[in-house]
Amino acid sequence: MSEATAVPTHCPYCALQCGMSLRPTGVPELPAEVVDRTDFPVNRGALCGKGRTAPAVLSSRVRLTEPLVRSPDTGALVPASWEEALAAVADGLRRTRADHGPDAVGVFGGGGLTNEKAYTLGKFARLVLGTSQIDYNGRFCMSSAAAAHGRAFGLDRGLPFPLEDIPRTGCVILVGCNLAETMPPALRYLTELKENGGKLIVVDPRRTRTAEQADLHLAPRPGTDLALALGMLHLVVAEGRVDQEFVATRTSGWEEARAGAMSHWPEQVERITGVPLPLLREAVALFGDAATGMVLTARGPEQQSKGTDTVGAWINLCLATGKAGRPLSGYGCLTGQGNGQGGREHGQKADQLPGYRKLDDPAARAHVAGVWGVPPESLPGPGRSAYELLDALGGDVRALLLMGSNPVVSAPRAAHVEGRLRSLDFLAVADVVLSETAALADVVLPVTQWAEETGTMTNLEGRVLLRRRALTPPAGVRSDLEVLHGLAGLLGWEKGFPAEPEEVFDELRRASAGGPADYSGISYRRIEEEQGVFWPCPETGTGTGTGTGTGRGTGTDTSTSTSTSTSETVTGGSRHPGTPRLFLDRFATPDGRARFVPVVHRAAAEETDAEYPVVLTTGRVVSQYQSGAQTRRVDELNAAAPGPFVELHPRVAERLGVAEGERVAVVSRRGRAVAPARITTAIRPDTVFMPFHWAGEGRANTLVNPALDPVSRMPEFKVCAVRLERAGRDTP
Ligand SMILES: Nc1nc2c(c(=O)[nH]1)N[C@H]1C(S)=C(S)[C@@H](COP(=O)(O)OP(=O)(O)OC[C@H]3O[C@@H](n4cnc5c(=O)[nH]c(N)nc54)[C@H](O)[C@@H]3O)O[C@H]1N2
Ligand SMILES: Nc1nc2c(c(=O)[nH]1)N[C@H]1C(S)=C(S)[C@@H](COP(=O)(O)OP(=O)(O)OC[C@H]3O[C@@H](n4cnc5c(=O)[nH]c(N)nc54)[C@H](O)[C@@H]3O)O[C@H]1N2
Ligand code: SF4
Ligand SMILES: [Mo]
Repeated sequence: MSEATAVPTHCPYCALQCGMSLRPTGVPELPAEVVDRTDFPVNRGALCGKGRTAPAVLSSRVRLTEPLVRSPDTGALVPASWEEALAAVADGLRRTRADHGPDAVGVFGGGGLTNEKAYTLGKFARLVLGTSQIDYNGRFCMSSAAAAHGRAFGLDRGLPFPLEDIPRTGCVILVGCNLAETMPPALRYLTELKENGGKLIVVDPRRTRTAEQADLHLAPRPGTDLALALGMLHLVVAEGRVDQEFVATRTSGWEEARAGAMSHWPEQVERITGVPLPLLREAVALFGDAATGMVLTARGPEQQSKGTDTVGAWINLCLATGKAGRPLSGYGCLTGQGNGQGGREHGQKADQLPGYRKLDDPAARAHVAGVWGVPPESLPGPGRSAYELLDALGGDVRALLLMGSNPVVSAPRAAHVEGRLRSLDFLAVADVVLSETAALADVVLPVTQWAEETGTMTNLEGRVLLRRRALTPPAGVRSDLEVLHGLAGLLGWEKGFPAEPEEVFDELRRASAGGPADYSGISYRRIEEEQGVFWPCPETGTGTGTGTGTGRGTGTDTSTSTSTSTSETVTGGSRHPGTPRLFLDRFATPDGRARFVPVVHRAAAEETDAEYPVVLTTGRVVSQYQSGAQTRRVDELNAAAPGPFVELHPRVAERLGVAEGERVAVVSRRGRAVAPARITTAIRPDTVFMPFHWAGEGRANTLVNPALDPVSRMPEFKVCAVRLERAGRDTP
């Protein structure tokens, strides 16, 4: 086939959503090959190994190609027709609802699902199932940053500026983000920053490949970022570096935040964090002296039981130094999953309605109920957060429909979660492969993949992108939208759940109109013409922008502060240009000012003690993705990252008596995991690190503490107390 038949699309994995093109091969074992696509500005053709090898998961050798139903006779999963499988799911959900009420049926979604799927899944839960019990894996991902964004700025979008702004700022503090491994093509923005004379500070307990690029690397003890940020703010005040003008005109709440910071003496901060005071001073000087600056966080500071306050402290630092709400300055969160941003805007989150509306806001309920053609009272209220939902399985939640997550590997206290999943009366999983979680299901529904279906994704910049179907899916698989359409029909909803993505998107536009994440001015065509469109992008020229919906409830949601007034938007033109940069004129709070949040340091939920003397932190390696369900099926990636490991300092290894590659048991109050030692001076001697991509005895999440942040309900993936033991050479 010729080059011309290659279809432009985006990578199936992370939030960078790198542009690539796909050329069909016609061979079921490898139905497409990746072709360079250099026109997409985010990655300009660069791809990491995961993106480059993504077509391997389309192979008929590794994917599911027919529905599976658990045989009552043998207990095994056996092939079934779609009709049988969908009927079994509809029966399972209907029976549970009849016996135990609508809230006994749970739904669990994913941040990798397209906007259309996330929207439909939320609508399906609230209307067809009538349940409040829906949440998704994004709760494990960026919920703390989202909560902090909302508190400080009145609006949550991962980055308030495009990535292309990063090289032109004066100083970047990158906190708990290993970009070189988690978004490799984005490393270019940091390289260009340094070439332009900008400074890079990396905060990470490990000297990662990313930290190696830094002008200054601060390596705090895990779980102490809150103290670190407060210590920096203390020094900013003490050294007279506060931007008084900015604080007076663009913010509120400074005095209390200042008092909070002043109670954290730098010497005390040094003791808590382990970061030497001279380095802390150097960081303050680099950031304070720069005319413009950014703080970017990822999962390191966020996945803590105080993640929301921690991000709040970093935002306070930006606000006090006038590095927010101005060109080339600001706080941003680097979201993680492919649709980590859009997935949190359209209603699969427990407390949320489309357009980033709040489920407990009467005006929001009225608007969305109007678009859906139902009475607002019929919408359930907010439900439980992800871990709390998983923890309730087999208790008052007795059936679960799961789409786009593999919690057996990725949830905290995973052995317990696995037990809860096993205790369900009924479990249905839609997936592209037989993941560890799908393997527990009563019914497994094989779905189409990124390259075989059309849908929109919103990347970490808030840029809404389109993936067009590039390949014909194998016979025997259906799209998630077709699954929900089919189930809705069997459960009595003939209308309202279209399987056609563009039809769903048109409804999503109307449902989001006037909300904080307003997509009403975005169309598939515009996305293609403009290399993506940044939200908010209201429809202009039609008055309310609520389109052709039923109109019920529209116009009542004026209490939601529309974000159009917060940014560099152009009015008067025939169409809204979208909003690459937020907050330049005002923040999205009612008074337009950013809010300082008063925060003080607190310890991790579980501190080290004599029995569990070492800190465990967890994260990622470049060649595996998340629970590994997809990437562990790719030979090239397995060759590069074959299995779990425990990263530990030579002094710790010596004390334990283990050599490189010898097996180490890591024991926490939740359980025990075993993996080979990887010995390096790049990690603090009081800390060990494990990647979480694998199941079985090396599963890091067996150990992780499910302590939740009180605001965001984010589990503490990044800090728990463990002890180490020699586990011997042999594999059992
Ligand atoms: N290769 C690969 N890329 C991915 C993914 C993947 O699974 N694999 N997943 C995607 C997703 S969904 C996400 S959310 C992103 C995540 O992207 P990142 O946040 O970059 O990934 P992590 O490895 O979880 O954590 C980043 C760093 O936090 C550090 N850290 C640990 N504890 C602390 C702490 O207490 N404080 C601070 N400051 N740092 C700490 C770790 O040492 C680690 O280097 O990556 C996305 N990209
Ligand atoms: N210890 C520890 N645990 C962590 C983290 C950590 O840093 N440390 N990070 C957390 C974070 S940030 C995240 S985001 C989670 C992610 O963890 P998971 O939620 O488990 O994410 P994935 O492994 O991406 O799972 C996605 C599943 O959906 C399937 N899938 C992919 N695309 C589709 C689709 O379009 N439709 C359907 N139906 N299925 C699809 C995949 O095959 C896979 O089985 O892990 C969290 N867990
Ligand atoms: S960086 Fe992320 S989006 Fe880009 S190719 Fe790699 S996994 Fe895909
Ligand atoms: Mo994530």
